[in-house]
Amino acid sequence: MNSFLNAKDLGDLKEALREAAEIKSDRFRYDTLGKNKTLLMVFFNNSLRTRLSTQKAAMNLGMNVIVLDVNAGAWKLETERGVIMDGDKSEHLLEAIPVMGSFCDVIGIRSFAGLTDRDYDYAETVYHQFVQHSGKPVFAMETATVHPLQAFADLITISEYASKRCKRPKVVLTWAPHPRALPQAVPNSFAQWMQEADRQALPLGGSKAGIDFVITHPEGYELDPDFTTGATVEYDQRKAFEGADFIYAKNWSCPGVTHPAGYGKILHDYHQMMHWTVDAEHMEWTNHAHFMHCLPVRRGMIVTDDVIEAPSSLVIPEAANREISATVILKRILQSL
Ligand code: SN0
Repeated sequence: MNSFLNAKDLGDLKEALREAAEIKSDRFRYDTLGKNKTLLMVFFNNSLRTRLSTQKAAMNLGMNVIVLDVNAGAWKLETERGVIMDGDKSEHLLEAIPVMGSFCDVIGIRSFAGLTDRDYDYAETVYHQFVQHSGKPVFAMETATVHPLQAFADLITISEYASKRCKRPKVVLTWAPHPRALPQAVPNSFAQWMQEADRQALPLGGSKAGIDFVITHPEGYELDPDFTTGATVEYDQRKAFEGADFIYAKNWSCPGVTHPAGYGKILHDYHQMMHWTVDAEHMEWTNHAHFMHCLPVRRGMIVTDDVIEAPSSLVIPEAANREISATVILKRILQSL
């Protein structure tokens, strides 16, 4: 594996979950695989879980790790071609990338969507520049349109908690309000991974295989069909929640699918959307659902204190599984070097 963006990059998800369980039972099982190999983690944006879990995963595999926060001490980087660099940007990404590649064996990239130019973001321009010019395997640590390490950790978490239930799990991705315009990467990947798990008829619950996957959001927030094809969209949040086993909350800005001019924007004043916040009443509509969120989460906006603190909330085990998903991905990359 020399690139990791999408669910399909992992192939058979049942095998991926088996590897995850193996790593979880002994996370140092492959602790010599990464000897004398260096992971470079490049952050263009903030991170807490990705930074800690990916570094820990590399350490589990015996790798050396270099972390570069581009905005904290590196030269300011130009990313566009054809510009006269007479502003505050001192170095071009097209020189910086091969230089970075010369000091490492594997590169992880965090580079959020700019949320102004949809074509630039959805082409994964920055990620593909790293693939093309670094000469090294590259994986996404949340890029413009995807967050596969998160979605894999979410799938691992659902597989662990669904196994205690005896039916095909109903998983609901719900939009929730937020004061800032956020990327679509997390919901895109979550939808893609849930759909792929269903397509592969992954045995997660009892007798039947796969997932009943439903997305609910206000009109205008339709996700890119490349990530959601086949998913049920239910605009009535209450109907969507009925019978749910897992509620996955996330805010995202307008994906620009049904409202092209709104790409990257908040479509309604959030004060008007607070009825979408997941509170105890919302959770009563479900089948005693588990609450999930990728974190960081804003309490009182996305979810109320009582719901996130309830025993049915999975946000902490879900975050802990980020170490497992990252270990599996790095292990696969190292095995293909
Ligand atoms: C990011 C996002 O993609 O929504 C990262 C999630 C893993 N979240 C934020 O940027 C939250 C920022 C905020 O101010 O709450």
